[in-house]
Amino acid sequence: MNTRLTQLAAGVLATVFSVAAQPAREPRLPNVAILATGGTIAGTGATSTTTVGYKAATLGVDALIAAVPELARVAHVSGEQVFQIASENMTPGHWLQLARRVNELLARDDVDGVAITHGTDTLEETAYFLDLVVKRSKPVVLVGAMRPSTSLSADGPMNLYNAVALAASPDAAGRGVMVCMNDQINAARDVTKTNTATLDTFRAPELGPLGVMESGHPTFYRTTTRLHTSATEFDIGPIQELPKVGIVLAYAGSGRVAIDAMVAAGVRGIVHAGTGNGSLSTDAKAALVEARSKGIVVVRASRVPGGTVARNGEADDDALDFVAADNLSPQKARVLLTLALTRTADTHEIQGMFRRY
Ligand code: DAS
Repeated sequence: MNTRLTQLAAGVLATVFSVAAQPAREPRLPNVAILATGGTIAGTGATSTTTVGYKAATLGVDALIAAVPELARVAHVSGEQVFQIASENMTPGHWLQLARRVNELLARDDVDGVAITHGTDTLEETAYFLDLVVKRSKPVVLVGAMRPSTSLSADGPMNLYNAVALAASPDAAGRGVMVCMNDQINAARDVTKTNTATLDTFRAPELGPLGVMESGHPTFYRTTTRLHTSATEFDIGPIQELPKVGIVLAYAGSGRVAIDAMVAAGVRGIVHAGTGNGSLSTDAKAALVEARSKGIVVVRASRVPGGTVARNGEADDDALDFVAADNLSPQKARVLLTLALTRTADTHEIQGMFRRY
């Protein structure tokens, strides 16, 4: 009897020591897909001090990844060149193609997050479009640079490292599409390019960043109150071409010529970037009423960078059957109106979307 117990105890001890002796299993590094589209982050200049007048969209995704070997510390990365363009040339057709690829990748169990390198000129528009059509809560992070890859103190490599580290972070899930540059984490809906040249250009001037990156780790301080990604009602699956929506900027004496031109061009929606609280000049109002009578949906936004456009404030939206843009910039209001028109032309339903997203 004692021999049997001794054998049993010896077996248990051997198991305990053998498990203890095994090296602790390293946690699996997340898999992050990097989708490259061009821009300054992939740009090259004639000299190391060239910060304007360089060529954007020249380096391929493999070169961008090779320039940051530290990426291997935070994720297993794969690279894909989706486009190679300066982002002033981005179009809604590019948005559709990119969004489809993002949704395909996020649907895979072996993809934990996506980082997208992008030109800075229209980065905020692509980010918001993705925020409204990506169907999963896995992290999607857009990143660009304000200096070309060849310049002294180029910001691209650290921006890319931070963007991949963020996309690899479980804490980044469920927060909507984000923009990560200059150590800041911004929400796609709120962020805008505030300076033509400086590294800190991407800001959310009134609402502030979602959080910050420090040594490759995200710290969050707020979440957005608006719907996004997995909660979206928008589905780009069946869409081959997005509805045409234009933006008209108001200024002293702007009259109706640009509005009439948009109508003649066959747009289905017009975002009017009015003065002040979305004010309409007499001529602009007349032209927009005429556009509305032809079935074109009109959104009153403002050229003023801060604040909201109040419904029935500077114009009787109820009577005119217009939509107020809330606190969205004209370029963000255009993104939302473009998607809204894939679902409805009813202005009351669209106004509801401007309150939810
Ligand atoms: N032309 C700019 C663009 O591609 C370069 C940049 O800032 O990324 O958006």
